[in-house]
Amino acid sequence: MSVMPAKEKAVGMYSKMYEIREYEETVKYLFFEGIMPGTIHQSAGEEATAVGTIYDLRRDDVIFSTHRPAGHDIAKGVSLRAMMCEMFGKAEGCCAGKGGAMHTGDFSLGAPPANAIVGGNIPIAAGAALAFKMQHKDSVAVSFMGDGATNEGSFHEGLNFAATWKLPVIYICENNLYSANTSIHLTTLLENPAADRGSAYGMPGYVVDGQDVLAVNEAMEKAVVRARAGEGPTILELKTYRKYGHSRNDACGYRPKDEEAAWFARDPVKCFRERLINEGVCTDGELSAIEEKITAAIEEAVEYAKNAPFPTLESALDDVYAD
Ligand SMILES: Cc1ncc(C[n+]2csc(CCOP(=O)(O)OP(=O)(O)O)c2C)c(N)n1
Ligand SMILES: [Mg+2]
Repeated sequence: MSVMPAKEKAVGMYSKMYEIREYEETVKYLFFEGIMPGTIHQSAGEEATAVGTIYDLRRDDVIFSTHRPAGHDIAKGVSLRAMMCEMFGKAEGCCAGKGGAMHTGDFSLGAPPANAIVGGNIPIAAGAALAFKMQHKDSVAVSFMGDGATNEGSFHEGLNFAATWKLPVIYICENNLYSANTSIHLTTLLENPAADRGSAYGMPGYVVDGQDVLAVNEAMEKAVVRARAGEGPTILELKTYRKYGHSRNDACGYRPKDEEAAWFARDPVKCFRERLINEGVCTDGELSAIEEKITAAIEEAVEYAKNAPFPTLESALDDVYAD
């Protein structure tokens, strides 16, 4: 059983988890009402993996996220206004409104805009970690991936390089049992593809309950200590589950209803809230007051983004790689 931290940290973690959940529920509503353009890949249901891994990182530690980045970015402190502006294609968005849902982030906070190429950030994070090592910094790089990414060539090349060079990188696999609409049982014979394959390349690989934010946080702390000490990478395989479909209008018809019910009973936000109350850390009223403030901040960010200006036509070719 994971151990409850001091109240300030416990409440801080819960607040971040709630913020992610509310953000994603709001985005879902805005998208399905046709108010928000683009596409969505939601991280609702996976709040414990984002907050458990990122909560204690320093600003100079760098995270590399995926096509499902909102939880990671909010946990790293990216502003709600910048995220919402990006979702609405506005000039004040994370990528000046030119990236959309899969490219939120903020370089100044150690969250470069996310990379939607499945497995793409695995070697990039190794490169960042190599830079830290060469500059004699004790910062760490953190690379997120889904279970599907563990079947990509970049996973194997990146992990082998990171292990061989003892790089300060932590690989986080959010194993949610599906790659888009394909069950993990159709893509690998392994029960723990990330942890087992990481071990094969010579780095410690741990399987952790990804619904328990404190268990994730404890595992992450060990991995970060090891990385900062120059002992090399770790891979954590966090078992979790998406609350909603893969993207856009995916109603998840391919997921067995009893499987969904079992995972939803262990909803990470709901379970951590109950635990905070049951263990006497907070009262229901204290948490409700925090939740109200977060909801108001998200509503404010939505209104701000709706009213913000679009990028100008003249800026269309600014910040693009080739023109
Ligand atoms: C190299 C590559 N192949 C295919 C895609 C299309 N695609 C986007 S997300 C996704 C599924 C990824 O599954 P997983 O790695 O398990 O992450 P999850 O969506 O479950 O978080 C696919 C196939 C892509 N973006 N990049
Ligand atoms: Mg997956």
